Amino acid sequence: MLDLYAHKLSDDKNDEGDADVLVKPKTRTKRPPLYKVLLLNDDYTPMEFVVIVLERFFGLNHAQAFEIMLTVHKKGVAVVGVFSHEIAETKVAQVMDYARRHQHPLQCTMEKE
Ligand code: TYC
Repeated sequence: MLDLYAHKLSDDKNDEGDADVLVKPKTRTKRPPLYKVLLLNDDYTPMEFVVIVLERFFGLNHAQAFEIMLTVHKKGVAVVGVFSHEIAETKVAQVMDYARRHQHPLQCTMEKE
């Protein structure tokens, strides 16, 4: 029989008073930290290239991609997505590699939210 509950039995053989007390384990389920992926402005990367990056690696449609590209262009930086550490790292690596292969100085970074 499964002994789910411990009761103090009158014929307790145990000397210690707390021997039968069950301690409920704390179930603190921490959510994993999230990371913002940031795209940085520069003076040389073509606008169309940035739009392609946002469509290709962040699943944005053309209008969304164009809008975020313009935000980066005007403000210097924008959050382009929020991901787990592993996904954010992958996105940053994909963007940096794609930009490097096309010889554009586009910079992409991540930071804890
Ligand atoms: N500032 C660039 C230009 O005028 C365009 C640009 C936008 C570059 C966003 C990078 O993340 C960027 N060609």
